[in-house]
Amino acid sequence: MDERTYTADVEPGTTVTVAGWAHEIRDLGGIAFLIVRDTTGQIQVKFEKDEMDDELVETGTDVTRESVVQVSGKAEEEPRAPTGVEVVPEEVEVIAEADPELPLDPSGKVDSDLSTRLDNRTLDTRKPEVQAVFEIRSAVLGAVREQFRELKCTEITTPKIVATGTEGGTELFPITYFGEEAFMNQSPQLFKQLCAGGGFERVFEIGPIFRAEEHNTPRHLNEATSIDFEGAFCGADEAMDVAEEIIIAAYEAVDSQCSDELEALGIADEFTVPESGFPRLTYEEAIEKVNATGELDDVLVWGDDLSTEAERALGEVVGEHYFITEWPSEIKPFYIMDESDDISTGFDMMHPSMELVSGGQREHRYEQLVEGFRQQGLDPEEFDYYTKMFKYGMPPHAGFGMGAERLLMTMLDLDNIREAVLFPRDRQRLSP
Ligand code: AMO
Repeated sequence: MDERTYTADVEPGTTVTVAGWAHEIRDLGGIAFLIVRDTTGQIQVKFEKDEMDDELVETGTDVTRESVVQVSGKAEEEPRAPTGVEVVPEEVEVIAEADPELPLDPSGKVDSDLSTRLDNRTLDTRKPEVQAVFEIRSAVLGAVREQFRELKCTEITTPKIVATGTEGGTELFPITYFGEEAFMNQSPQLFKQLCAGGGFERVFEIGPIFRAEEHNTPRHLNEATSIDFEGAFCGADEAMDVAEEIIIAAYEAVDSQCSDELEALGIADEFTVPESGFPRLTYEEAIEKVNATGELDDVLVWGDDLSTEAERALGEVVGEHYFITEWPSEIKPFYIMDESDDISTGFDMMHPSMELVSGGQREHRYEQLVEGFRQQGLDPEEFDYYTKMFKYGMPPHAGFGMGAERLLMTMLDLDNIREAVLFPRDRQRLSP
């Protein structure tokens, strides 16, 4: 295997060994072709039956689709071959034979529903357009990390087994921790704040969040990836600037590094990098705009959260990424600082089709923080590990959480968020 050449690197006039999957076998009688596919592309292997050893021809043409094969031979120029090069084999080895009954067709000629695809993800990700999503995901996460570092942030990883929840509205997953009740973390919220105040000042984390969402929807997962930022001596405006920079860096990376993948997804022509200066609407302006569309059955009033329909109606009016600021305090969590009696510093960043980010300035004053817990019906005692640190010099700070899968879903116009996760977890799916 050490001597293996990727199919994309095969040069005419050389002797090569290629290895990959038997993508297709075309038997035309006197001549047959085996198409070998690897991570870089495909190559045609030609069998001229009369001129070749029978056993060699048999091995190469009787192989079942998706078997793993290794072929050694001479590479020759052949304008009629799909890549302009073909291999004339001297040796063919079937390394791992595939069952002739495949649960789905990786060549994409026969469509499968999402559930079959997810049940057989290893076959599914052999399709170029599926693999493209995850190559893009990798580029996005790389660019996000790079941009955070550029912004002088330290990458942190915080516990996923925790004692308390932080995000009201969605249920926790309880687990047993040495005989005690614990939970899977819904958000690194409290930990990233503790780190911002712990001398690092600016931190980020890319990690899993766990939410026992009540319903299966095309935009919710029970295990998602959150891109989190927290900055000391930051206010909500600066946190919004950072969120915007992160989104733009992600799009720019995909634009410059992933042209083949965008092509495979059929969206290369319409892919555009969002322009900076995302509009910032106040909550009040947002609900006025939604009501003005007349598309909702019920008029929105102050204090209402935006439903999926409301987000869509507003997204259509705005037509680009935008922020909603100055949310009512009553619908934002306890850790968000208030700007006035009933208005918070909380913000959301929206893609025209859905919410991508939530954030805000945090309450860093001990007394007000503890009071905030009480107002939301939470017992401050349970959060003592968090609140007590606010007695020892906690600077003002702000941050946000961004859903990585939603970022991909909106960027690539995917119909279902599960398309952006290799092995999604939802109410029906715990394996693979
Ligand atoms: P929030 O709960 O709004 O805020 O989550 C932030 C972002 O994470 C994504 N997200 C999800 N994606 C898929 N499936 C889910 N079940 C799911 N839940 C959330 C969304 C959402 O906008 N602690 C705050 C953030 C902060 O203030 O820093 C929080 O978690 O894209």
